[in-house]
Amino acid sequence: MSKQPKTAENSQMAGSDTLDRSNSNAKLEQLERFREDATGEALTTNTGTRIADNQNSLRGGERGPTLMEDFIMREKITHFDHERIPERVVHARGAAAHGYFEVTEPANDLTCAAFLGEAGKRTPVFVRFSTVQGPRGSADTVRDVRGFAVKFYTEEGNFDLVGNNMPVFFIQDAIKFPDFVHAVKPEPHNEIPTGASAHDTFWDFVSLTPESAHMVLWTMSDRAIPIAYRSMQGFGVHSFRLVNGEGQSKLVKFHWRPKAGVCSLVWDEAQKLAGKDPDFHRRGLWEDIERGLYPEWELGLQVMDEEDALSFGFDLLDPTKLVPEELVPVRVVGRMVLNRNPDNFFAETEQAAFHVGHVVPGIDFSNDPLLQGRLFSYTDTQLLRLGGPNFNEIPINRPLCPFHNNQRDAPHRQQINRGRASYEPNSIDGNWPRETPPAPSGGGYSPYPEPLQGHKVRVRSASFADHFSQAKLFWRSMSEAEQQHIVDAYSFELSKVERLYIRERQVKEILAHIDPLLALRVAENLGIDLDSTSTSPMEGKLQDSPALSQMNLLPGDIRGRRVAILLTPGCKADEVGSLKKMLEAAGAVAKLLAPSAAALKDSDGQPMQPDGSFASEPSITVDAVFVPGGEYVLKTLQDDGVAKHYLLEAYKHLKPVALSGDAVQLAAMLGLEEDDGMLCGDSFDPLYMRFETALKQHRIWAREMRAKSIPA
Ligand code: HDD
Repeated sequence: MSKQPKTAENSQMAGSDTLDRSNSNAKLEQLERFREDATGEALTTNTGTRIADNQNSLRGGERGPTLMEDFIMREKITHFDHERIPERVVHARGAAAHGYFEVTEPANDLTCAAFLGEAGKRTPVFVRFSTVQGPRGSADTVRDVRGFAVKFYTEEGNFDLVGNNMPVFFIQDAIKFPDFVHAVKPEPHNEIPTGASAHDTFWDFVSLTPESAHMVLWTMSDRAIPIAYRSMQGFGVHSFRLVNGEGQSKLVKFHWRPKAGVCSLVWDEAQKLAGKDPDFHRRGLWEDIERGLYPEWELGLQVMDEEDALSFGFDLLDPTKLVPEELVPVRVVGRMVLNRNPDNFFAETEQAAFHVGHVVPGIDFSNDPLLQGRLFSYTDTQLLRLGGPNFNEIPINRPLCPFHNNQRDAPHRQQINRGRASYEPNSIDGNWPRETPPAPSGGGYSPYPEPLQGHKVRVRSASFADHFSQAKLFWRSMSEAEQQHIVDAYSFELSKVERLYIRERQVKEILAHIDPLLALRVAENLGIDLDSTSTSPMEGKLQDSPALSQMNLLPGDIRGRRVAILLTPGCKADEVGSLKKMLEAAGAVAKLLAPSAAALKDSDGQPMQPDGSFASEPSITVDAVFVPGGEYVLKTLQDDGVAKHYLLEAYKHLKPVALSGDAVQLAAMLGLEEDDGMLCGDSFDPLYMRFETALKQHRIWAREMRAKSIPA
């Protein structure tokens, strides 16, 4: 059979890609070599033999047995049988995107790393976000830490910044990581719960491990239920080391600051989304990029002198501590933009292998014992997951710069190494490849010559002993609403713990040491008697840190916000048109929704095609709701349970809701009291202005008490 020519028709049948692929960079060009597009191509075996019949296996007789000889069927089924690889032992669920990092303020004074050295310099990146606990198919919106892993393809090699959306960690020493992960993962006897920490083994472990107090507080806060990946901060967590051209070293903490501000779901929304749209976060990232609403972050550094490692009242090597921004401000050095989705989830996102030990000259490690253990774990895990030591040859992991050494062979080797000497020194191949003199002049990686001395001991430094002061700092820095959410989260999670002594231990021996009132409020919800507890003193230079409250991290605009516009027959065409235009001009996404997915007629008698129905795009998937006026708006919505639930639920989740013209009466009908975000008006322009102002606030926190009575 000869090859079919490409035609418009068979391109369409092949589902040919209509997505925007215009944002390229050096890494994407490198990947181009490996991309495969079968449009217009013949179906073949893996050895290129064209296949005449892909419908029937080879048989001995029309109704007879299948023949072993059928190499086409055997190859196809064998490949299929081996399609799965082990999922990541943690962070299995995730999504990723390509983009670039651009230097805005060169950091030459701190590091000789070339990718940070020149204003305007761009480096391709691949970024994967993830949850920690759940398997690959679990829901995006569970209460969990989020991974924030960035691979920079620099001209001096790959640099991976493998961080989280929280600045601290559960444990101080990597030797405890398997214990922690066994405790938080689904329980071994019944593999429940999926994606959640609300179970006995997690709370058993953390209530016996006071060093976890600070991080657990973060995971009970709104940070653990982000509204979108683009709305998350990212942190390298550990103190890293930067080394400049003169060989001088500083300790640094890496920060990613989202341009979209830091915003979260509310708990009821997060739980409902886990069922109605388990892909909520990956869908949001994908759609934002396809729409050209590219997620963006600033990269910042907190820079500390090594001599000050103990002068903040805690140890800079302790990963359960953050450096308050009020003490050491964040110096912004660049920006990162994600502007292109992967072509193939498995090839790129699933096979991406991140490693804290992928560093370039100018970036080095501290002695944080958690970081030191990670330096072992990440290569080890890829050996199993990606099937051998050649995982850095996989297209997504390959550096952009050349890489040569005397490592050889092993499964799936891609390089065809020429020459006979795979050892060094050699005289047969001219001793190539050769060492490079150290950076900054030579460019070779050499470690910072940190002086070391001490006895060989298994101890935890006394400087790691204070587990509660920073938990107190975080608690005190929260707004009233954020504190209430923390109380609710502890109460919810601990109420799922079957063993009452574990609940009690967490409240009396951990929470009481963070804050007596926090402990009391949770104890009340659980019916625990708190008479005999004591609290710990607060050490440190600050009483609170406003930079820790999300309320202070709003973006000040409505870019990327999703707004549902509820259409009804006869809705005012001019109002819908202006609303859509104004929202889109401000960078928001307008979603036209109707009682069903069918087109309806607007006030001009023209057909209006909705983007979806009230049921297919429920209120939990949007940030705000606008009901335009129209002749039949009341008649249509007052008897539509789904529509009424839409408005009640949006109100309950503290979202801006605007009712225009004839729709105003719905407020009284549903018992929705006007406030800064529950807006009614006859005149479109002023109503829209108030709506946009409310949308900038994201949620109407003042409504929270009243919204509790709403049943949605
Ligand atoms: Fe880890 C994956 C972040 C401590 C061992 N980790 C992994 C990922 C992120 C983090 C974002 C997913 C990367 C991806 O998208 O592929 N891990 C952290 C942070 C930590 C941390 C911020 C503390 C500050 N991790 C940590 C310790 C150990 C590991 C202490 C082991 C001792 N982490 C792993 C791992 C994973 C991993 C088992 C699973 C899949 C992978 O590496 O590639 O090696």
